[in-house]
Amino acid sequence: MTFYLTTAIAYPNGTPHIGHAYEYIAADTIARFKRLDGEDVFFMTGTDEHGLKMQQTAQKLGMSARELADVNAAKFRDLQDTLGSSYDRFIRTTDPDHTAASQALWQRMADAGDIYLDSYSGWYSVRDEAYYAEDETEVRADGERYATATGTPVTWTEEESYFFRLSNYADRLLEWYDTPGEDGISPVGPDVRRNEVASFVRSGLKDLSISRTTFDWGIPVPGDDKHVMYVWVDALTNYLTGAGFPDVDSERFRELWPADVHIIGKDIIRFHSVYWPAFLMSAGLPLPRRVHAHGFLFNKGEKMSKSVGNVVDPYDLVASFGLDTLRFFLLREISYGQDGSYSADSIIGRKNADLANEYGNLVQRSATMVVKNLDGVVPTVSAADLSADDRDLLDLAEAALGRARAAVDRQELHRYVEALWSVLGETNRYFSAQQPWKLKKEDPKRMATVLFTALEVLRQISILAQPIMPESAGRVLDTLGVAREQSARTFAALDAPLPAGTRLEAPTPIFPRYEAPADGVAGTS
Ligand code: ME8
Repeated sequence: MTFYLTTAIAYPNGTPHIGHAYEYIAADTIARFKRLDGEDVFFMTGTDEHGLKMQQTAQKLGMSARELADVNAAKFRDLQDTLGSSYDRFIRTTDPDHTAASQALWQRMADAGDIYLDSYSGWYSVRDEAYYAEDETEVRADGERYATATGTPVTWTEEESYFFRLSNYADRLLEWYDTPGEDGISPVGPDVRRNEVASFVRSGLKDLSISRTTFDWGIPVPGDDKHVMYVWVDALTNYLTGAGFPDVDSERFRELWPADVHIIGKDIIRFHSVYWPAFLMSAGLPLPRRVHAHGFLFNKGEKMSKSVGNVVDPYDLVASFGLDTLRFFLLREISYGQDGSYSADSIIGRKNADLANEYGNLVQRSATMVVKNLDGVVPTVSAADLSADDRDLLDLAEAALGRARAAVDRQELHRYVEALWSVLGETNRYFSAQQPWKLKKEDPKRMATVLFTALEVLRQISILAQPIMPESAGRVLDTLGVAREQSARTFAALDAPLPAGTRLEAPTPIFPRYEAPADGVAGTS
């Protein structure tokens, strides 16, 4: 079976921001982890191009919605490329196969008797592309009405609309939330989000308006061209389009569907774990194995200003700190699933402490000692040479894969990073305690064993760190003399120690400390 992983598809009504970058980096890390762990992965991301918000923004800019989508979809794609995202398909909801999939899903829901024509009257937020019940809105001091949860303006909408019988699905949804998969993992995570949607469902579901007649930038409703689909019906269907729907008998569809995990942000959990599974149930299709909502990212620093380099533009963050530092920081600093904040200072802190000191320094010291004292040749060490301390450390490194897997399977990406860095912490303590620089004269054989042990742990941790920092971890593996062939760098290679006799070159530093630019320290002013 293929591991099918998706991100949310972004609205290309503007340019991408750091919140999008955060989602892409996390999803890419999971995709890379699964590939190195031997799975066939299909990783899909893209843009959500229909709807009133797109149409209105385009009008304001004096362009067509299609032109706006073209311009901005290219920017989202470019951001993914800049972040090193290893996506397999960048889907656009204006792609022709997506129109076919959306209409086919609609038809299945209609055939199931779940769609009827009526008239809608209620509050709509264009910014959220969402309908709100009266009690989910409030009138503020300016006399205008807003959605309470998101603070976006809502407008009274009355029109003929098709409805989906969402109210029929409450019991089945509640049962689904309470049914973990074979691996014991709940279909909706983290728990706080599952509880949130379960209580929303328990409070009573109303049927959902799923078509619009007041604009035409959308996918036509089959058999009634006056209506276009509500943008969320078409948006959610992208996950099926990527799997080859409506060709449900194809090998591709059977391989890919149901999706293994939908990675999304917490603001769209209701769409993904109430509407989406209900549509799929109605259409007689299997439900995704897991919907995981990450938190929101905030900039803690006071004023943001390009001149001091303390900026939210993901491109600027990459330029200031380096791609792998940004990837590492976001995954390490924030408990995946909770909100998090970042500032130039906190990024610099992590870069210096966790990357330069904890990781880079250790690589540098061990490899340099091998080059200087062992002619650059990885020594031959047998099991009998290993002390209890060596074995304990090697055992710890060996256990890291299991810990990392368990964490990644629950999207606890911070725990995955923590599993690796706790081993690096131990390795640093080991290195200081063994004092190989002293052993050089006293006991050269023991020095060789200590260096071998350190290199071996670094090799394993670096193989496991590739999904987090593809480029830098790869360079560490080069430094350690690990063959460039992919087979030497997958998780299957963890068990095969560095071959004795491997030659190391004098290392060049991979994780330099952050040096403030001459014209000021980023974000510390
Ligand atoms: O919601 N921090 O698109 P979108 C973290 N088109 N994540 C954030 C964020 C922040 N500050 N701001 C946004 C949409 N996100 C729909 C999705 S899916 C079928 C349709 C996340 O461009 C957000 O939670 O507003 C979502 O997962 C993604 O970025 C795209 O948001």
